[in-house]
Amino acid sequence: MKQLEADHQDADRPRAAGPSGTRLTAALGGVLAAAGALAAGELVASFATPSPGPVVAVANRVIDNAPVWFVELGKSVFGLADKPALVLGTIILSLVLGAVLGVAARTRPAVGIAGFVVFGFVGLVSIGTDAQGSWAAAITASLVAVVVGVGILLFLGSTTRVTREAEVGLRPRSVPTSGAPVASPTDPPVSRRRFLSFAGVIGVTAAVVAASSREIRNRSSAADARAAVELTPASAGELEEVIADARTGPVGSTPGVSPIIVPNDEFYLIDTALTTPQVDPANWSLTIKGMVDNEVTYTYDDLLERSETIVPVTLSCVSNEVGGNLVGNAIWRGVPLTDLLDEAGVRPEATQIASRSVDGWSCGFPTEAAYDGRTSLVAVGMNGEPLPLKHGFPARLVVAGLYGYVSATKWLKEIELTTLEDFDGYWIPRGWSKLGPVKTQSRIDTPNNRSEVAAGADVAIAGVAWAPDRGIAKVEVQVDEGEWQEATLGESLGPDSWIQWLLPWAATEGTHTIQVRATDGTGTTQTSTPAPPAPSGATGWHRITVEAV
Ligand SMILES: Nc1nc2c(c(=O)[nH]1)N[C@H]1C(S)=C(S)[C@@H](COP(=O)(O)O)O[C@H]1N2
Ligand SMILES: [Mo]
Repeated sequence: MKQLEADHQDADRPRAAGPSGTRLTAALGGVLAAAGALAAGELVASFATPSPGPVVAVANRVIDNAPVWFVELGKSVFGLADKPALVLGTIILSLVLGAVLGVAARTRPAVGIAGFVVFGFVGLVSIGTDAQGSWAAAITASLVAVVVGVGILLFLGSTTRVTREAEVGLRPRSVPTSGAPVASPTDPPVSRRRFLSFAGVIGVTAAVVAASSREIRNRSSAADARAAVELTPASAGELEEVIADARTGPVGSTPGVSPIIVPNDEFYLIDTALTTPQVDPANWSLTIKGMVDNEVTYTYDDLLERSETIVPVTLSCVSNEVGGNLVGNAIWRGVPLTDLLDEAGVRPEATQIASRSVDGWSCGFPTEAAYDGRTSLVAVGMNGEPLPLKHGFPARLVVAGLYGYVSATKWLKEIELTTLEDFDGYWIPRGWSKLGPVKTQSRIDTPNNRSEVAAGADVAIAGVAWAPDRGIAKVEVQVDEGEWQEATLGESLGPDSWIQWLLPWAATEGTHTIQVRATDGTGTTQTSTPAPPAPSGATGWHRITVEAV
């Protein structure tokens, strides 16, 4: 008898459209409950911008606590899209967990409910402990998310259960002898249709709610505040003429060479922020604290007013490969860091200048570095504009000759004087060197590696070289095993800035390798020994191969 029934039900299954079993509908219900919970949580949290919603907050905690291998894996698989991938991964994992809870709730609703409560608790702690989060946002968003999630779970569960019971009379043969309706392997078609229409409405609503939470966040973005900022007109004086000369001169006008000043929208971007921090300068200030005589706080207007230093500085990332493009040169405008430090009064025992961003990132460098005469700025301007949002609006640090990971805090919130022993910045426990002086580097921009060039004609070999804050004294190029030839240098914008270089080359037919090396202002030539970026910056000579035809 049991066997017969099973056969009958199996025969029924292929004819059914859509989900064909309670397991599947339960899983789908769980997914929708999770989606609804996330959407509701996002919506509530969006009213508390800049507090992140549950998705970004959880992803932030993953970034904070992920082991180095996980971060590296993410980078190697997703490249620059590793952040969107992490957010998407968080969403997918939540939906999968929702499916599991949905199936569990089919027989034991309490398990499903408990799962959603745990879910909510994870969101609560993630938002609450986020650098930009608030406990008020955390509690309300999680509470609403749990109520919505559990509500959808129970509601969708009940629609199938109730209608199935109602239809038992119509299809007596499908009632299992065990008498447990929930365990029936197939949903009667009418119930399934009802379920699917509810599911559709819930799915669409969740999508609309999630989209509107994005809209609400964007409305409160800092873009308007930035657009309203007026930098007092300031002339970079002589510098502007030198830049004009650099652009039009024979080296700087070589096709393919990096521009002397990289435009803001082409400047490389590196940070751990999943979403660009939105800071309204009206509600922002910079505090200098720790081992100082008196804590001082500056408003955005204070800094704007005092931002009289305008200087080109090449910023580079420690993770830049030899020949890579995580380096750029910009004209930064700001207040000398030491002016502000002096107002706070740095105590002699303070050996480290630590800094933190509004989103909780941090770094630190020796106090000595700020006071050895190099350029160090609390910058508010980049290439004649207020700092772009992605480059740290309203204020960031720029310290010549130090990699960004130890010095260049974007969305700067506080500077704390401490000791080198007492504090490690974000990247230090993740395996990068405590100190991050920029290594002398040179890069061939043109011709491209593995490209074809015309034999016979003069080929322009050109690129950039940098050694902030030591400056570049000489750039040399070697073709095949020939002599090292000195390249022509473009206009110098000073020791903190990269310099363009050019070597015309009469290419003969065949395959050639070209290498470049630079010598810094102290007379030291960059080492030929190859080293990977980790832990303290890549070394070695940039080398390309070209085919002259
Ligand atoms: N708040 C914050 N500031 C940060 C970072 C970050 O992750 N968060 N990354 C640093 C690193 S590693 C580099 S190389 C520079 C890059 O600055 P850019 O994105 O303006 O080029 O910013 C630094 N400042
Ligand atoms: Mo970096």
